[in-house]
Amino acid sequence: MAEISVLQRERAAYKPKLPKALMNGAVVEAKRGKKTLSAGEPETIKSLFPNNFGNPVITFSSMGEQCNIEPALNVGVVLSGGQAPGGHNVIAGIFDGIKSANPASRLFGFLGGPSGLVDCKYKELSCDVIDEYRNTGGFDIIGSGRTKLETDEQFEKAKESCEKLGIHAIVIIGGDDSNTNACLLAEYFLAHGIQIRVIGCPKTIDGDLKNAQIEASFGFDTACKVYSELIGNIARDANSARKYWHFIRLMGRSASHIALECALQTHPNVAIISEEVAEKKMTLDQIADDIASVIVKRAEKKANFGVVLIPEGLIEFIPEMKTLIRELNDLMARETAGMSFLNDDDQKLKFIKGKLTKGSSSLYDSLPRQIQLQLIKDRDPHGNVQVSLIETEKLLIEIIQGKLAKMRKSGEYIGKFSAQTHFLGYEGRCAAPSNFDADYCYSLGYTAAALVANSRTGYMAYVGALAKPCSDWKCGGIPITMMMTVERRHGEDKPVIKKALVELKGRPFAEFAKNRDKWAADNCYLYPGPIQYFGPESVCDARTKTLMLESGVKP
Ligand code: FBP
Repeated sequence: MAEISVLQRERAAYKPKLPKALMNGAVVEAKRGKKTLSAGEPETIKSLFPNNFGNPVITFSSMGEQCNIEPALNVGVVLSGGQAPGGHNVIAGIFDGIKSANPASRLFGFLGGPSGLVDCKYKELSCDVIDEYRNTGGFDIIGSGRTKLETDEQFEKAKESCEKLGIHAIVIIGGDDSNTNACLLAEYFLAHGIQIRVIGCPKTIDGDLKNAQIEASFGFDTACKVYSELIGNIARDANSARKYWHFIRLMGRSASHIALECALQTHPNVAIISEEVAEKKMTLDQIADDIASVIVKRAEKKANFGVVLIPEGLIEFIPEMKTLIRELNDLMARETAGMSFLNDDDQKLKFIKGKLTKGSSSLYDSLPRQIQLQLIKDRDPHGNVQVSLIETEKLLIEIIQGKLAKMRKSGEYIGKFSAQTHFLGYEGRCAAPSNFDADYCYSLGYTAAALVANSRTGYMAYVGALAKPCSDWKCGGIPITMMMTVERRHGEDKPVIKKALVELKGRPFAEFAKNRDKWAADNCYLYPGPIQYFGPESVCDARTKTLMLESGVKP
C-alpha cells in the first residue's frame, strides 16, 4: 500500500457529520413544493426544457427507519472542471447513500471528466477504493476534465455508456456550466424516453455558484482558509521585515468572492474587488492610483511595506480591458487558421494589433509585452481567456512604479517601494477538506443518492441552513431550471445558471467597506493560521465570514 502522511491516516477516520434528515439512510421522505419558474426568461427556459421546467423543490425528512429499495441502484459519477476540496467526500456520500438504499447498489466513476462518460472510460468504485479517498483533497480518484457536454451526439454516447453498465443515474459534480449541461442531458433523456436520471452537485472554489436556493458551492471554504493562512503568514513577514509590498493575486476566474473572503479573514492594506471596479467604471490607471495613494500615505508613517490582494478576474472587469478582451476573443476565434501560420511572437503581436479597433489597439500597445502575449494565449474550451495565466499583479506594479517615480520627483513621495509578487490558486484547490467541506460534501453526495432513490432528474442536490450546526442542515433537490436564465454567449442565446458576483449591497462587502480605510492605514493584519482538523469546534468547524454574514450571523 502506498505510504500516506500521519495526518492523512488520522483524518481517514473522520466520520463526516450528517443532517438529521439523512441519518437513517438515503431512503427518505420527499416533500414536494409548488411548481417553480426560472430565475429569468421563463418562456424561453420552458421552451428549451419542456420536460423539466416547473418541477417542484424537494425537501427531505427522515422516514424514521432504514429500508431497502428495489432494484439496487447503479450510479455513474463525473467530476467536471477545476478541482475543489471535498470532491472525494461527495463521491463517498453517493456511495454510502446508494449502499444504504440497497447494499447491492454499485458506483461507477467516469474517468477524466465528462469525456469519460462520452467515451465510456470508467472504473467501478469499490468500498476499498472509496475508503482510501475519504476526507482527502483532490479529484484524483477518477480525475476531472473541462469537456463540454452539450451535443446530441455526446448525449447519445453517454446513453450508450450507461446502458452498457446498467446505470440508472448519473451525478455530475461541477460548476454553473456543468450543471447547466447536466440539465440539458436530463432533458434529452426525458425527451427520448430514456429512463436514466441526471443529478448535479454545486462545486467550485470560486464561490460563484450560489443563488436564492444554493447557499454555497463546495471547496470555497477550504480554499479560502488555505489562502488566508498564506496571506496571514506573508503579512506577518511584511510586518517583521518592513521592506516589501506584497502583491498577491488570488484565484477566482470571474467573481471576487475569494479575494473578499480572504480580506475579511486577514485585513490586508488593500483588496481590490472587481465588481466595484466595474460598477465605478474604473480604468487600470485609476486602480493603480488608488493603490499608490495607500503606499504614499503609509510611507509618510515610515511603513514601506504592505499587502495588496488582487482578484484573478480583475482584468475582465475593467471596462476598457473588457472591450479589448472581447475583441481579442472574437479575433482569435475567427482567425485561428490565419494565426496558426505565425510561429513567432513578434508576428503574432503585429497581426493582432492590425486587426483591433483604434481604442483597443492603443490600449493593447500600452501594455507590457509579457501581458500582451499572455492575453493571446489559448482560450479555454468555453472560448474564454484563461485569466489564471495573466499576471495582473506585475502589470499593476509596473504602473505603480512609474507613478511613484513621478511623485518622488515632485516631492510627494518620500518612501522606498520594493514589491514581491505571489499567485495563490493551485495551492488551495486540492487541500484536505476542512470539517465544513468534508461534512457539506458528504451530505451533498448523500442527498444526490436520495434524489436518485426518489427517481428525480434534472435536480441539483441541495444542502442548506449551512450557518447552523450540521445536524440542523436542510437537504433536498432544486430543479436546475429554477436557477436558469438566458445569456448571450459568443453571439448565441444560451440557457445558463447565472454566475453569482460579489453583491456590492451585500453584507460581506459592507463589512469590508466599513473597515478598509483603517486596514489601509494601520497594521491590522489577522493571522488565521492553518486549517485545524482536530481541536475545539470553534476553530475546526468555523464557517467562512461570507457565509456567516450572508446568513445574518455576526462572525
Ligand atoms: P471551476 O470553475 O471549474 O470550478 O474552476 C475554477 C478555477 O479554479 C478558477 O478559479 C481558475 O481560473 C481556473 O479554475 C483555472 O483553471 P485550470 O485548472 O484549467 O488552470
